[in-house]
Amino acid sequence: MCNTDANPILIDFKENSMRPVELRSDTMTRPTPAMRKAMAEAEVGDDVFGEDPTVNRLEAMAAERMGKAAALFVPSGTMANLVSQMVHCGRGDEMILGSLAHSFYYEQGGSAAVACIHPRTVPNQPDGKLPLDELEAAIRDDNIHFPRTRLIALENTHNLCGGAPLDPAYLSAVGDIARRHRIKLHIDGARLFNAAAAFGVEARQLAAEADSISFCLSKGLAAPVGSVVCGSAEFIHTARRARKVLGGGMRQAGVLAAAGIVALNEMVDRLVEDHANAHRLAVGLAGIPGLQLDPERYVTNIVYFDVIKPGLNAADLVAALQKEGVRMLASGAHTLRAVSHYEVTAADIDCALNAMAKIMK
Ligand code: TLP
Repeated sequence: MCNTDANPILIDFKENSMRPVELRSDTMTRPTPAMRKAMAEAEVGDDVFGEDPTVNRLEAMAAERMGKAAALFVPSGTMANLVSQMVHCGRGDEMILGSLAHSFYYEQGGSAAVACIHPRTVPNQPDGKLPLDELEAAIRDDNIHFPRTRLIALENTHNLCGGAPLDPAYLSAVGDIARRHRIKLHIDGARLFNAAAAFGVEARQLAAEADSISFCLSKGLAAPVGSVVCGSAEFIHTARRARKVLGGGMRQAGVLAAAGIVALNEMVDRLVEDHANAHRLAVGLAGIPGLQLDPERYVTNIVYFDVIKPGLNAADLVAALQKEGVRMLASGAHTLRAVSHYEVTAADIDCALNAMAKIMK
């Protein structure tokens, strides 16, 4: 059983004294003591009336961090994407996105089911990009037979592409295409700060081309709940209406926003540690016979690898790891996912690698 020393940031938490090495997702992070204190002390009001001072403060901070005029606090990354899509597209309009986009893959087809938006996919390359020529070719001409293309949606970092970050030059090339065709660009930046850390740039540099950009507070930044969508004042005005019709108008949401403010102030600069830990894991896994991955591919906090030992599948391996106190996700018949975050230390990574080596022997 892995039982490494508690991360100092969590030392106050009793439940943390005997903890598994939790690598299933960075969504597993629990609020830090500073967040819990800020939540308890948050000044609140009715946010549907625009009167929650803590939500207003978080939204102003988020807009500033993204270099946009305004921002909107929403309950989840899924709602952030859907709200943005609803603002940019009307009924029957088309959105172009990657074949492996979270919005296409993991959001129940909400864009179609709820917002009546027609999704058109372009194959994602392993680095998370959509080839520029294919992207541009997918934009429809004005023809009575076609839906109208209104939106390109990118994902940065790209979850199913191993946390691949999209660089400023690529984003600027996509921005050019969108402008030339007078369509909008939305970026699902659930892990945008991971991308910024990977390139050593400010998040706003990765947001510059986007008409709307969302980021999650509840993944690597460790807040318990929430995402923020950022864009122009006009975009946010309409996004606020979309959030309300989706049932996302929260009242004294300042108790949640307070944790988000701590997340932005205290949890962004440390993401490089998660990247170092994920890399340490990837390199270690690559050295274990029966596992297959290219460790150099993983530059943020998400690692995927295949189990190629005959007779062993991902579900069996996950079950065996669980018995050793290590939690990973089976994301395919022979593929596993491991995600680092602030509750995972370098010692935890070594513990996970030891458990894996023992099982694979
Ligand atoms: N991703 C979750 C699962 O849904 C797969 C995870 O564990 O990685 N965009 C991206 C890129 C995401 O990875 C996620 C969540 C979302 C949006 C949705 O965020 P939430 O869960 O807050 O709705």
